[in-house]
Amino acid sequence: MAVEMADRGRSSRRDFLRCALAAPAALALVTGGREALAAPQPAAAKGPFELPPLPYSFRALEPHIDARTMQIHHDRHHATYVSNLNGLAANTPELRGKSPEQLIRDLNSLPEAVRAGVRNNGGGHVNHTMFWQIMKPGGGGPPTGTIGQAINGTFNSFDAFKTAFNDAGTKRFGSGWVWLVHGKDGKLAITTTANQDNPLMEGAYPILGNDVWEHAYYLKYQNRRADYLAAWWNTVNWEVINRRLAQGRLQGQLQST
Ligand code: MN3
Repeated sequence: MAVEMADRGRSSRRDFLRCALAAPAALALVTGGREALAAPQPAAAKGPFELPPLPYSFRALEPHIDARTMQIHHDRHHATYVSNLNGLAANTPELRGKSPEQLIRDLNSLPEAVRAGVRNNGGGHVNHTMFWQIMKPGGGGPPTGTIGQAINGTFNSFDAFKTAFNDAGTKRFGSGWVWLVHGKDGKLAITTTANQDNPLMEGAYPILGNDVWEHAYYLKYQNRRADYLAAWWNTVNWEVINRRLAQGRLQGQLQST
């Protein structure tokens, strides 16, 4: 749907704004909520899950990721996963009082009726929350600190790692994610998942991941996923990724004790 809107929006700022206004947050911001009754989406269920604000402006990652893509991606796609998850939680007490990470780590413990919904929308929420954090304006460059040593130790060089990661992301058929994970065996590995699945669902910890759904890149890169994957490295936030590596190692130690 984002693609259809983009095609229309390209020639008309008004059309684009109409698309953007479908996001409940943007709607409330621009109209003060007066048009809420006319919005095509049902009113978002309140809590317990929340859309985290972007930690930088929509245009902060340009030219690598354009502002319009960031706005639609965060305000519409991510917002929808959160809204859907809240909709499920409204009728399912088992989903309340847990973090989204806890929910997707143990899908089999959830009522079967909501399992697929939590997998898709809880996964989407966790994936995108990480995604915004592991990017920053002026990011990129070679990996620093412990993650730099770990990447060199596992893949021989940062260039070899990027090549293998980008190759895996290019080959992921359809929609999904490409990851660097801290595996159950304590080693770093490149994996991919379909749809909004997350490595936590398989007992691995995601150190970093790139979104290869078309909505993440189509407006700027069209079908050139490989170009998007290559440019994305100019946005990565190695400080945050180092913290995630420490967290993954800690979790691995806890699991093995
Ligand atoms: Mn996405």
